[in-house]
Amino acid sequence: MTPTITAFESSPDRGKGLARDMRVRWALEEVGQPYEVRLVSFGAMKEPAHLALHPFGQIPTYEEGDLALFETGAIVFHIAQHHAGLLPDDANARARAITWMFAALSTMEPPIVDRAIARLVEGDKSWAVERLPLVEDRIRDRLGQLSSRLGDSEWLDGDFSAGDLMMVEVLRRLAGSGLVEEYRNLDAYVARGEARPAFKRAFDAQYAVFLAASNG
Ligand code: GTB
Repeated sequence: MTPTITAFESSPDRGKGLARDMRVRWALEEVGQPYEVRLVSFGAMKEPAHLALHPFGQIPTYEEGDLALFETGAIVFHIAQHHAGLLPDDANARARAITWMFAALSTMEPPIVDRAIARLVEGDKSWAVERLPLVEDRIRDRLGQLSSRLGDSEWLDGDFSAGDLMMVEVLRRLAGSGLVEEYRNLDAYVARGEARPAFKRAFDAQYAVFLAASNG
């Protein structure tokens, strides 16, 4: 059964692959599972048909037969559980890889999202100039800790896993901030993720949506 995911009809990132459909596309490419994409407008995301799939009116969603999922953590985990290639067979190694998925989403991503909110939503507030450095220092704390743990390793725990996929995706949200570049090994880690053929296929697929929209 070919799954269908949803993605922005017109992503605000203009083809940079920073929206969260990218992590689902990447996971599907890693395991070699073809997929279809239904593009949705910001308006359509808040309509009953989409809200039935995603209670918060967001992308991405994932439909496969009579299964409908939302939340990228759950979607990538589902893909990783049902296909070889994203989680180790050994039970303990698998549990550790899943732990890294949660760490990416629950520990690393919140301050990174805070930064986006501080810049894009709160940027015109009188206190925004004072708040942004505080938010960025909280990100640095987490990046420093992650950098120490990664050390000179290629991936977070043995072979590339769904934990790395999610962590690289979360760190990519900092593109253009200069923050990841402060940690040489994390910068190289993100570059390693982005060099994977499956990442490139996923990136090109979402970029094609931007190009098609730009060419009218
Ligand atoms: N916790 C959910 C998950 O992991 O699936 C979060 C889903 C989510 O935030 N979806 C966003 C969305 O649908 C798109 S990814 N937003 C529309 C809305 O809430 O109305 C967030 C995102 C958007 C844009 C950029 N960008 O332009 O760089 C990057 C990331």
